[in-house]
Amino acid sequence: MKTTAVIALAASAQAHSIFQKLSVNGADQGQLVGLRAPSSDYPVYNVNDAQLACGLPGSQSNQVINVKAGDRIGAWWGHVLGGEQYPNDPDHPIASSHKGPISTYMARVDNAATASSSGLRWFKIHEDSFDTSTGRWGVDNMIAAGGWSYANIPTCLAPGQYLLRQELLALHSAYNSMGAQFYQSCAQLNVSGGGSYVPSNTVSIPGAYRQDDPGILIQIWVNGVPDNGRKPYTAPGPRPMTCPA
Ligand SMILES: *[C@@H]1O[C@H](CO)[C@@H](O)[C@H](O)[C@H]1NC(C)=O
Ligand SMILES: [Cu+2]
Repeated sequence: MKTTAVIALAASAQAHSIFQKLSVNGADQGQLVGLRAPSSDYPVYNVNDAQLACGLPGSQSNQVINVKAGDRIGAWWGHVLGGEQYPNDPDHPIASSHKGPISTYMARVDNAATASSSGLRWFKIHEDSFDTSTGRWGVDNMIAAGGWSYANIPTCLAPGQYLLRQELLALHSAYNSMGAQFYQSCAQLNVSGGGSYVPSNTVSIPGAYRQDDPGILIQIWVNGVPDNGRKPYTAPGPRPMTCPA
């Protein structure tokens, strides 16, 4: 019994994920193309860690992906680089225990291929957080979509180069301080079309979150179910931007 418990714990501790591929209006851009992605599937736990911006150390593409304002961007998550760790890996794209919101941010840069990921001014463009009526989290929707989670480039956004950051926040152990798990990579985008809108309501990453934010230090297990007791949940950080009317 004891051995089984230890093995189960070790397995669940490894059941993480990596955002490793991009699609534009459904067109797959290729593994790690236009991305800065961790090579390890481990999360960031400390909200003040510089790696909260674009994830743990890994690869950085020299390509920038051309997109248009309004395009539907897909982020693909896999248990390890390449997807499954072994055939029929039940923890691909991520262990289903990893309930939580998925948030997508962007930040304007001069050169998306080379810009530092520190010191940027980020704005949120989308969140797939929690549905109190169904008890489903953004992570549940991502798993149901075969690892894909989507966000649209705002139609009004000024053209230029941007980093797009998608963050998966796993809350299954978030009842302990430093128990919440942050997974993220950044995509390197060149946005054309659109309008002239330059978001002014921006945040720093790290900097936007506190370790004890109610969306980060939280017990989502109620009566043995990870559904926050069906109470409303607010993902950390700002609300997504909206285009001016
Ligand atoms: C960005 O897109 C614009 C408009 O299509 C294009 O003129 C420019 O060359 C692109 N820049 C890069 C770095 O791809
Ligand atoms: Cu994990």
